[in-house]
Amino acid sequence: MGAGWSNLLLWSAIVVAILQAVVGIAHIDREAIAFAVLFGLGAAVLARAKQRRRVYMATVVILGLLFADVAFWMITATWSNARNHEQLLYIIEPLALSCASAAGLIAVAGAIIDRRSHWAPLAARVVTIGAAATFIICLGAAAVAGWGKEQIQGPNDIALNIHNTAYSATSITGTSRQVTLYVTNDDLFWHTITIDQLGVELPLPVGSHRRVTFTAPSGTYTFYCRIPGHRQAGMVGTITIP
Ligand SMILES: [Cu+2]
Repeated sequence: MGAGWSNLLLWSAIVVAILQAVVGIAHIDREAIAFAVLFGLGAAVLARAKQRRRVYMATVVILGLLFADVAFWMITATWSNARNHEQLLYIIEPLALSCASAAGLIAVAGAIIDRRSHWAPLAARVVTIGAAATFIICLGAAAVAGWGKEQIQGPNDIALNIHNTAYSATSITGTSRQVTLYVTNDDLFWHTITIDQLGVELPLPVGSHRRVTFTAPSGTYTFYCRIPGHRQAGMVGTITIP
């Protein structure tokens, strides 16, 4: 295998592990800490199992799936938070993870496809520089769009917070037929507030502050998180309209 790809893969895994650990500890986010451990273990196996081809390649494939998962959720989170002018920290966190995991994903593809290429070290270097350049350019674009102008809570809003894959309240009562929810997400990964009966869908990336207003006939409605597995993990509640 080209030394370039294996080095880029190792370093991408280390960088993603460190970023997830920092975010996980700073926000006391269990899922981010779990991902940090997985990437850390992956990096440790890569560093020690080079001679054991099967173990090495299995680790490359598993890391590829993890990189793809992180890249998908973090690229979309960066885009959403930049568009919604969220705080700088919540643009930097997903952006850094997007760049590092995308570089890791390319390294995985390189490690699998491009095994004997003489160009691998050069190509891996180009990818590294490309990832760093992408980080700077996207941060510049977010600066031009303007950050730190996130939505603020209105006087009649019902506030809801999400932390460690749980809503801060699972039983909400509105004061009138028109309800505005003000929702913040403390977790690194996405959540939603979804009310199927009312057609309400509010996606919430890392650190986001979002509002949604809807009117509903009197009754009790179920709200839940649409991310696979989260409803089963307890992200479900009811909202009662008087
Ligand atoms: Cu969720």
